[in-house]
Amino acid sequence: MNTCLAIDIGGTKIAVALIESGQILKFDQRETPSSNYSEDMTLALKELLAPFKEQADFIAVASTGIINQGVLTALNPDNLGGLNQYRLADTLEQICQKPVMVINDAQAAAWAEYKTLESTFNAMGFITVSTGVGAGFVINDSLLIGQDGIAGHAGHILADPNGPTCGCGRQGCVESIASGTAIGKAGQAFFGSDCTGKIVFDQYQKGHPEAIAIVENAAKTIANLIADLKITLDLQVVCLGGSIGLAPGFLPRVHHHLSLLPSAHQVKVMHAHSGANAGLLGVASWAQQIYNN
Ligand code: ADP
Ligand code: BMX
Ligand code: ZN
Repeated sequence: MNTCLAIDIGGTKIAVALIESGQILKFDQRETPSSNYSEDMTLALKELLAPFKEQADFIAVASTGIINQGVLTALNPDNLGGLNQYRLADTLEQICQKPVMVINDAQAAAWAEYKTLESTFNAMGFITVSTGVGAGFVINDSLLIGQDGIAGHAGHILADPNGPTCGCGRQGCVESIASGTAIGKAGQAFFGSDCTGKIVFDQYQKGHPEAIAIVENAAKTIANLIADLKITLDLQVVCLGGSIGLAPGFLPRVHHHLSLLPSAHQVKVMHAHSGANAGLLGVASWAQQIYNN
C-alpha cells in the first residue's frame, strides 16, 4: 500500500493526485458538475480517474458533504447543484476496483495541516472558505470525524439570526454570509448576475468600494467564527484554506477583526501550509495511517 490515488471533491472543483510518501507525483483537476443527477458525478469521476487508477494501490477521498459509511449527504445541497445521498465509496470501488476510504474535505485538510505543524498542539482547527465554509479539528492527536461524520461543520454555526437563508435550511449561517458562493451572490447587484467569489475578489484587489464592503463583512464573519471556536475548544492555532481563505488580502482582514475581540477569543491564525492541496495530502496521510496500523 504505497501509492495513493487521492481525490478532493469540492463544490467548485474536483482534484486528483497520485501521492507517494506525501509527495504529489501526478495531478489533474476539473470543474465539479453542477447537477442533481448522480450519473453526471459518476461520469465526471470516471473520466478524471481513467489516467490514474491503474497506478494506485488504494483510493482516498476528501469530499464536501457529510460522509457517513461512504455515502455523501449534502448539508447544503445547493453547493453541489442539488446532488444528495450519493454512494461515493461504492461508485469509486466500481470504477477503480481498489479499496476506497472517504472523509469530509475539511476534516482531511485539518489532518494535513496538523501533520505539517512544527510544534505539537493539542487543539488545532482548519477552516476552508471556498464554495462553502467547512472546518476540521484535531484534538489530542485525534481527527474529529464524529459518530455520523458531521464533526466540523462549523460553516453552519449561526452568524446573523436575520441573515440570508442558508442552503442547509437555517437562517443566517456563517456559510450564507462568508462563503465564496455568498460573496458572489452579494456581488451580483454590482458586478452582474454571473458574479462569483473570484470576481468580487478581483474587484477588491482593484479597490472597488462595494467589493471591499463585501469582503470585509466576510472576513469579520470568519473572525467571529474563529473566536467562537477558540473559546469553545481552547484552540492553539487555526489554519485557513480554500480559494477565498488563501486569496491575497483576506487573512490580514481576518487578523484585524480578531484583534478587536477580547484576548481570550484570540488565537494564532495562518494560511494552510499545503495551500489548495491540503485536502489531497491530508486524506492520503490519514488513509495511509489506517493501512499501516
Ligand atoms: P472548492 O470549493 O471546490 O474546494 P475553491 O476552494 O476553489 O473550490 O473555492 C471556490 C470559490 O472560490 C468560488 O466561489 C470561486 O469563485 C472562488 N475563487 C476561486 N479562485 C479564487 C481566487 N483566486 N481568489 C478569490 N476567490 C476565488
Ligand atoms: C459545506 C458542506 C461541508 C463542506 C463545506 C466546504 C455540503 C455539500 N458541504 O458546508 O461538508 O466541508 O461546505 O466545502 O454540504 P467546499 O465545497 O467549499 O470545499
Ligand atoms: Zn447552513
